Amino acid sequence: MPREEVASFSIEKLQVLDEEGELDEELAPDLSEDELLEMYRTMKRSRRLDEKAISLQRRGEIGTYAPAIGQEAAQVGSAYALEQDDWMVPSFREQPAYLTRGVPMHVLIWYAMGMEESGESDDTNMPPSIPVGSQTLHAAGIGWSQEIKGDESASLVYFGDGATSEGDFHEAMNFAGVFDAHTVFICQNNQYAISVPREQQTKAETLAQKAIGQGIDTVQVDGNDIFAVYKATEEALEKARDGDPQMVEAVTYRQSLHTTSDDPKVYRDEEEVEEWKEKDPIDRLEIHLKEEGVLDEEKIDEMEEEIEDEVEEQVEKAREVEDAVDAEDMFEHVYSEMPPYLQEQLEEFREVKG
Ligand SMILES: Cc1ncc(C[n+]2csc(CCOP(=O)(O)OP(=O)(O)O)c2C)c(N)n1
Repeated sequence: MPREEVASFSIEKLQVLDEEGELDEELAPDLSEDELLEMYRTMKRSRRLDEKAISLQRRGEIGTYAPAIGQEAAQVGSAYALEQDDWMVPSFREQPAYLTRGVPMHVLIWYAMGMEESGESDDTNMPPSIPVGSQTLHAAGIGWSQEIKGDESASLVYFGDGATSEGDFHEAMNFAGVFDAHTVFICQNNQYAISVPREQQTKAETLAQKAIGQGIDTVQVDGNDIFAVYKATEEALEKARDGDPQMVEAVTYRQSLHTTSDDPKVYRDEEEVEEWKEKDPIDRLEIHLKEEGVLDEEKIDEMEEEIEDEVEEQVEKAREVEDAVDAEDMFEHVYSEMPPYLQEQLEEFREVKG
């Protein structure tokens, strides 16, 4: 029996705006100056929010927080390609995506305060999902329902490089492929799953190729290039809306902490961080917009002042509600009838609270 090739594959990588801020005009997606400014502003808002949130956590005002510093283009570029009735299914590091979707900052701060009000964002933005990879299944389910109902809309799910080692991810992809789910899987390969580097995560050359096994089209993009991320996501969404699920691997870098409980200096070199800072997604778009005459230092200063005011005002708004919430609420909504052991805990809580 002769051997013959029965399948073959290759993975493309897309870059439109290079590290020096040079744009490939032929590949550039159709984005107006106003749209680009909005994307730039959203990336800067997210970065400032993350910096502020780290300091709030250090002062004990909020709980554990996962900053997205360095990953802003991967999220803003992809979320910007969505329509409002498309679903956004996040993991726990998706501040830039939420902001792109119009969710106000105080809602994100509430989440870090443990306030259930944070889950009331709106219909098509799911709440953060902490079990790694679990949200890929939710997105496949949403995408399947969109197919069954004959909707034009799609669902887009975010997850990290570490999540691609979880069974959930493979099951979700397989399900999405078989049932024509309208789902786009966006892997933010930020090089680390807490302290586990990408090289120890998988023997595969790319994470994008993991989709091939499930028969799903896939592409790798420079995740710090907002043009490439937007373009690849827009193309992927178009196919997903027709019941052809897609995957995009956005190659990026987590410049800051995994969460506020982490100390990355223990497992990675500062030199590596500096190298990636040279490829910073916000700086890269800024260089381009300055060259195009769309931005200058004065406009940037003005924007930064507005963002500073927004962050301060939103933090204040988050604090107001904290005082109005009863911590006993956390006992209320898990069961329709409270089991005896939970009743005991509630009584103990009341005693401690006094
Ligand atoms: C099922 C599960 N296992 C372990 C954890 C603990 N944990 C939280 S984040 C994380 C790493 C996730 O890495 P990755 O998927 O690359 O996403 P990133 O945090 O880098 O954005 C782990 C192991 C968890 N939350 N859920």
